[in-house]
Amino acid sequence: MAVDGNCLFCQIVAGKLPAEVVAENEAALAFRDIRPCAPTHVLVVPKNHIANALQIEAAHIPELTKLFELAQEVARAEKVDQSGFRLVFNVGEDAANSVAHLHMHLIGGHPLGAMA
Ligand code: DGP
Repeated sequence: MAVDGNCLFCQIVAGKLPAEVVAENEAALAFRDIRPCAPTHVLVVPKNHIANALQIEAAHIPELTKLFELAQEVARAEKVDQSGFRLVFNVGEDAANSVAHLHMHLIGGHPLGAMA
């Protein structure tokens, strides 16, 4: 498993920095975003360090499947699976991507509106 010692989310995965963890499996960790934009705002990250979606390759498919399985579990636990939710991966400056460790934002709990 790749680990970047300077990466904030690698340190959260390693338990070296605190986070409000809501779920975990062998390949992914889910924790609440420190600046929530909705009643439910959970970050789902691979434990393996992948910088962003541009770096994803075929070998990552098993861990990405685990990432989505964890997101499904979180959506059900947060009771947004029926009402709906949004999954977002930000990449690069125009998307205001601030942490260079792949992360899925799971956002819901109130109407989010159409993406303009
Ligand atoms: P992005 O803009 O897609 O790179 O999202 C990064 C998110 O990470 C942002 O919504 C805020 C969140 N975040 C930044 N630092 C921390 C932290 O130390 N703990 C937690 N739980 N979330 C953080």
